[in-house]
Amino acid sequence: MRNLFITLFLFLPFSLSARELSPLPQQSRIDSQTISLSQPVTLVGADKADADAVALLRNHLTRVQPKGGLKLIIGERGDKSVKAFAKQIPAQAEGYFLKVSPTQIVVAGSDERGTYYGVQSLLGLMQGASLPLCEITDWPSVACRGVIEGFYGNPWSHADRLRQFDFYGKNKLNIYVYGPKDDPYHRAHWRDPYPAEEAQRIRELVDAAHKNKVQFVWAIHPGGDIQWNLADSMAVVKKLEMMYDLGVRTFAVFFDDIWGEGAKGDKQAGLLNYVTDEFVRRRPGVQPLIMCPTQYNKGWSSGDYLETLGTKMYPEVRIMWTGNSVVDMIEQNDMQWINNQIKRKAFIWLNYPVNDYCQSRLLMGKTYGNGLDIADMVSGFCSNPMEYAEASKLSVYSIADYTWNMPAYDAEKSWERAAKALVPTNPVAFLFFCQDNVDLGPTGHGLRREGESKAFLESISQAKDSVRAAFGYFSIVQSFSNQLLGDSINNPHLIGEIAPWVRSWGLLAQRGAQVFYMSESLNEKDSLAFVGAYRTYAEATRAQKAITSRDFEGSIVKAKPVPSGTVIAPWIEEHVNALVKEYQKKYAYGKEFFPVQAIADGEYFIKVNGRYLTNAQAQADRTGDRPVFVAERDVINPQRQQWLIELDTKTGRYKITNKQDGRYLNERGTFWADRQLNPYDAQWHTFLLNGQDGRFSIQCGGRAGQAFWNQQGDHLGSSPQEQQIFQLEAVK
Ligand code: LOG
Repeated sequence: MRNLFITLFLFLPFSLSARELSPLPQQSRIDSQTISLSQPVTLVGADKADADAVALLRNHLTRVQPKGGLKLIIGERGDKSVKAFAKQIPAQAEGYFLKVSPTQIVVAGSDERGTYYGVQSLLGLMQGASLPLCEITDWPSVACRGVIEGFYGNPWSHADRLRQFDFYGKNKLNIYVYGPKDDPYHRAHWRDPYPAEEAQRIRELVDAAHKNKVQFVWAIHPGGDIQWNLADSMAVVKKLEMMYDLGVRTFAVFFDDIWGEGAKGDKQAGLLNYVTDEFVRRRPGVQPLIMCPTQYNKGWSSGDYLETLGTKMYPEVRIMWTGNSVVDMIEQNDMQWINNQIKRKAFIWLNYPVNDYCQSRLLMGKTYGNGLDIADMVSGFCSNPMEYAEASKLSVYSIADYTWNMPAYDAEKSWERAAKALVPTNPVAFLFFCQDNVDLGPTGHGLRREGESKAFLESISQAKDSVRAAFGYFSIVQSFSNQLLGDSINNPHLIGEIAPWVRSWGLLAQRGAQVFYMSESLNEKDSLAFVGAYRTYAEATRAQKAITSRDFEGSIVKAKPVPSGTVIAPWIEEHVNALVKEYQKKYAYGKEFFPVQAIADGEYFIKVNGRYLTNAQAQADRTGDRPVFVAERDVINPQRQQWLIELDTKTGRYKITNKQDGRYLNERGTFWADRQLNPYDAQWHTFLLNGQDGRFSIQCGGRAGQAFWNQQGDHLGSSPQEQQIFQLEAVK
C-alpha cells in the first residue's frame, strides 16, 4: 500500500501555482507581491476600448469610481489612453500588453480582441480581490483557434454551447464551427430554414459567441443530394442569407463523408466560388469561406481532386484537413504535403477528442502528438470534440494552450492544469478518473492513446504481491468514484455528464477488489468465501453492464460506458477467469454460479450439412483465403479439416485455428495468408458460440461487426443477419 501512495504522489505532482495562466503567455513575469482590487479603481480609456473587454472587467470590479482610485488604463493600439505604451504592445494580431504595478494597471491590446484577452489574463491572475504585480506581453501562435462541433450523435444542447463560449473566451479560443452531423438543418435538410424557435436560439448563440470574442461559423452540408445547377447554388446562398440575418458572419460548406455526384472537386470549387461572388464579397463583415473537402485526409486522397481545389477555388477559401488519416495527429511533413497540394495553408480539423466512433470510451487523456512547429503552416486549428461538451473541455483546454503558445506547449502539464481548472476542489480524484479513461481500444481508425492507467501499472509492477497492490488501487478508485458522484461543489454539468462512467468505474473497482478476495480464499481453501466473492463480482458486472449514458428520449446515441477498457478491465477479467478455472479444478461447490463454457477446449471438425470445413484455398486475394466445404473426410491430410477451438480468457470468446497450418480465422471468417499483415488480435479474432450439444452458430465477437458465419456456395462467408448452424464434432 505504501508503494502505491508513493506512486500516486509521483504521478500527480501538483506543481501548479495558483498564479499560473493558461494558455501559457508568450512572455511573462509574475511576482509574488500583490495588490488588492477591493480598493477604489478608476478606469481610463473605457469609453473607447473594446466594449466586451470593458464589460467583462466591470463585472469583476466592485468599486469603480470616476476619479482618484487605482488607475486602470485600458485600450487598443491607436487609442489615446494607451499611447504611452505603444512600444510595449506586441505587433501580432490579438496580442496585448498587461502590466500591474502598485499604483497603476495597464491593459493595452494590439486590437480589440487583444484588449479582451488582456482582461481575461488579468482576471485569470486574480484570486479573490488580490492581483499579483506582473508584466505580460502576449500573442497567439495560431490565428484561428477553436472547436468544430462536427461529430455524429447527439448535438450539444443550447446550454452546453453557451457554457462552451464562456470557456473559449477565458481560454482565448476565437472560433467555433457549428456543424453537428445530426442537426437536420445542417445536413439532411440543408435547404430548409430553421423553425422560428431554433432560429431564435441560433441568434442567441451567435450573440453569446461574439460577446466572448468567438467567431461563430455556421456550416452547411449540402453534398448528399446537391444538384450541380443554378437552382441549388442559389439554395445554398439563400440558406446562408438566412443565417446571416441571424447574425452569423462566417460560413463553411462541408463535403465530408459523401459519395457520388456531390463529391466532384471541380463542381465543389465552382460552388464555393459562386457563393464567394454572390454572397461573401457582397455582404459587409463576412469572412472568407471555410470548406471541408471530400478527400479531407491523405489516406482518402486520390486523382487530382485536391489539386483541382487548390487551383480552381479562390485562394481565400480555407480548406479543412484531418491529417494523414481520418483520425490523426498533425506533423510538419504532413502540413508541407497538403499545403503544397491545395496551394494555401490547410485549416486543421483535428479528430480528437471526438468519440463518435468509439462511443463507449471517454477520451480524457492528455492531448499530445501534434507537432510544436506547425503554427505558421496552418490557417486555423480546430478540435472536433465528444458529444460530451463538459468532458471535452479537458482536451479543449489543452488545444487552447497548444494553439496559443505552440513552442511552449507541454501536454502533460497542460492536462494537469486542465483538471485543476475543471474540478478545482478535487482535481486529484478527477485526474485519477481521467488517467483511467485514456485509450480508445481498437477501432477502424487505428488511433491509440498511451498512458492509460499508468498509476495502476506502476503500482502492480513494483509490488511483490500484485493482486494486493491492485486491491489498494481499487479501494482508492472506489473512494474517488464516490467523491466525484457526491460532488456538489464543482461544475454539476461536468459531474452529471461523466456520472455513468464514474459509476461504472466504481463498479469496476468493486469487481477488481474481488480478485483479491477470490485469490485469498483460494489460498485459504475456503470455497464458501471464494464463491461469495465471485458472486459479488458477477453482480457488479451485471450492474456495470446495465449502465447507459445519454439515456433520454430522442437520444441518437445511447452508449454503454467502458471505463479503463484497455488496462484494468482486461486485467480483472483475465484474473477472474484464471482463478475460476483453478477453483473449478479443485472444487465442485458453487458450480451453478460459474458460467458454463459453451464448448470444451479441443479439436473439432466444423461441419455444415455433412460437409467438412477445410483449409484448402478457394481463392487467394488481398483479403485472404477462404476455407471451403468439402464432402469427403480428408484421409491423406486429416489435419486440414481439424480446428483447434479454445476459450480466450481475456475476451470470454473462442479462438479458432487450423490444425495443419496454425492460421487462425479472422473477423470475416477468412484466413490471411500473411500473418504479418494481420497479426492476431483477441479483440477481432475471437468468436461467440451460440448453441449447445454440438450445434452452434458462430458469430464474430469483438469490433468485427457481429456478423454470423455461413456457407456461401463452396466456401465460408459471413452475414450480419443469417445465423447458420454448424456441427462442431470433437476429433477423437
Ligand atoms: C467526420 C466527422 C466525424 C469524424 C470521427 C470529418 C471531416 N468528418 O469519418 O464528422 O466526427 O470522422 O468519426 C468523420 O472528420 N468521418
